[in-house]
Amino acid sequence: MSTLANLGELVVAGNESGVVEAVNAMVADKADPVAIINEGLLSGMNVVGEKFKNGEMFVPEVLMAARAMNAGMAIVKPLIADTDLPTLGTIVIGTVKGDLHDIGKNLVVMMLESAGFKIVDLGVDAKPDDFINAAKENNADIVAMSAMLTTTMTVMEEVINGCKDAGVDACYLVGGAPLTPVFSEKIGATYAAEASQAVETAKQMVTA
Ligand code: B1M
Repeated sequence: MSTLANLGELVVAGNESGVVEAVNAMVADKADPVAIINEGLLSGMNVVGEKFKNGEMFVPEVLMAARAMNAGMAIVKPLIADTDLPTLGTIVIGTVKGDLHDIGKNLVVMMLESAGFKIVDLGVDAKPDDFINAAKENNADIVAMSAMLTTTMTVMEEVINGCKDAGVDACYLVGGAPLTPVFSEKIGATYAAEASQAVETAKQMVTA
């Protein structure tokens, strides 16, 4: 019988079939689904976040770990009510209009999710109205945007201005290779250079 600590290790190892087997066994054994998520799957993903930050894991390994975690989540999430999992806050996130790069954005999503945020992921090529509507509908605490092209980073300002005009009361978090802290500050957003910094910044935003 797997323990929650073993489950976390299977996530870190990116062992998808091992995670599925362990979670199914725990569910059959009537383990608490919230503990499976928080103390097994997410705690494993937190280790992944730390290792990625410290340069001990790289993008392909992080993606494998995330796939393993998601496979476990798919089994256990239907067993719990949304209200059983407390969240740090709600983040609407997407890669902005005209931009199809999502590898970095997906890493950021995974880390934010495993840190305990509720994520509304708009995917790629997300129009300003998509951000504005999703931020209003979900009462977002943070609107987060990724851009990888110098031609698309300018869309971020449109999103921020549109959100402000629509009365959205949120913080703005941005990232992506062509961005700089100076550009981000100029458009009214906070810059995060990589995924773990995005998590730290998001945590500061919801506790400020
Ligand atoms: Co594209 N591409 N691409 N590309 N691509 C770049 C970005 C480019 C730098 C390559 C180059 O010329 N050297 C260049 C941009 C130049 C520029 O504008 N400055 C470029 C170009 C030009 C293009 C096309 C225009 C090429 C063409 O068709 N002529 C085209 C555009 C398509 C479009 O978007 N409309 C294009 C297409 C593609 C593919 C589809 C083939 C593919 C994307 C696949 C996908 O994402 N599903 C692709 C790829 C893979 C790249 C490179 C090689 C790698 C990007 C990547 O995934 N990195 C890239 C060159 C490079 O960066 N070496 C390149 C790994 C990822 C983990 O890092 O995305 O930086 P990154 O994310 C990091 C941080 O930036 C940060 O955290 C992440 C993790 O630590 N971060 C955030 C990202 N978002 C964040 C949000 C946050 C906080 C942090 O808060 C919200």
